[in-house]
Amino acid sequence: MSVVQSNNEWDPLEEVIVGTLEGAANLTWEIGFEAVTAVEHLERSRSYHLQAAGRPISPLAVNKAKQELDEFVNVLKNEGVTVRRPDTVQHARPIVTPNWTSIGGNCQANPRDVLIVFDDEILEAPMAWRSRYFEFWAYRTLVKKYFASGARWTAAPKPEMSDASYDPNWVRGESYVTSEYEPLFDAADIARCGRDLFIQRSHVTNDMGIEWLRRHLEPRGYRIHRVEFDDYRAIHIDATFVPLAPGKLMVNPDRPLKEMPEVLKHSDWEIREAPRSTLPESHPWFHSFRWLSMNVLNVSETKVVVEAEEGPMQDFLSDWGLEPIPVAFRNNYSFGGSFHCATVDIRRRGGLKDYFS
Ligand code: ABU
Repeated sequence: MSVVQSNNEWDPLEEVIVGTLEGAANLTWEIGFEAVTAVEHLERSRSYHLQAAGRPISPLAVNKAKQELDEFVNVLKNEGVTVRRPDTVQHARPIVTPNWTSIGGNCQANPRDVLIVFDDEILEAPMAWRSRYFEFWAYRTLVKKYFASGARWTAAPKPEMSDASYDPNWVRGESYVTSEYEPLFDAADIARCGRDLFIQRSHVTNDMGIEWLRRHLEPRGYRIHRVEFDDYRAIHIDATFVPLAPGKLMVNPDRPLKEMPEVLKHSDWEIREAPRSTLPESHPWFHSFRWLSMNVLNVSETKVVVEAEEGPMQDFLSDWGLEPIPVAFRNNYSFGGSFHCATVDIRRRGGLKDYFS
């Protein structure tokens, strides 16, 4: 039987890949990165990344984050979850293709962006940033093992990421930086609720990417719901629209849905707005990361890993009948994500079901 088997965000977690901070590099400044940078940070971020791009992140800066990540892994193991780790890839080296060059890569901290599981299939996303072009490499040792166990293995079309893939005239808050030249998506723009998949149009997921997923998955009985939010930095659905359990959807009060999907309009799902984060404004990346408090990881329908200092989120989960498992993780935010981003679930116990009928 395939080791790979997962259909939603909440069934009991049995096996997971947790990212690693080894080999991380300072991101290269590119148009896709600029589009998701908070306006308040634009100048500072641009000048920092223009000079630091492609250089390794110093071990000193990584140490505290590593300690948190190790503790997170221990917590998952104590919950009975099998934890796998990617290979180390050195991202502090240029990426060269026939069309373009990136000074460096990124990191392996966020497997959720790269891989997604639909039942017994593991799928590699095309991605949308040049610095992330080869991020899938670090997972290939694991993916080949999963394939050997009987999993289906699919890679979405590898994009060109040529200049035509981006709209140089994109307008902040009005349009997206990714054009419709070719299918692009990050796996973290998909929220899985059994046969119903919610996919965000964002700066890293275009309509051709959503259409590719539709044609790939609908013949197998999935229903694709395209969603859009009022969010000028839209990237990844997992701090915006978070299904916690059957009938329980947590949403971001600062990022309302532009249009309620029909399937939700006609369902008995309860939708609650997440509480605001306790992250202090003095946190260096406050404007980018204030909603990572929502980036929680279910180990089951009732147990959820949540950041240790997010008291209001812990209370919110308890009030809704869920048990929070607090784990410190804020030093990992500098790598772009929290618990959901830092993982990709490989196996959750339970089958492919309908939750909206
Ligand atoms: N996957 C990270 C999402 C961060 C955010 O939406 O703010």
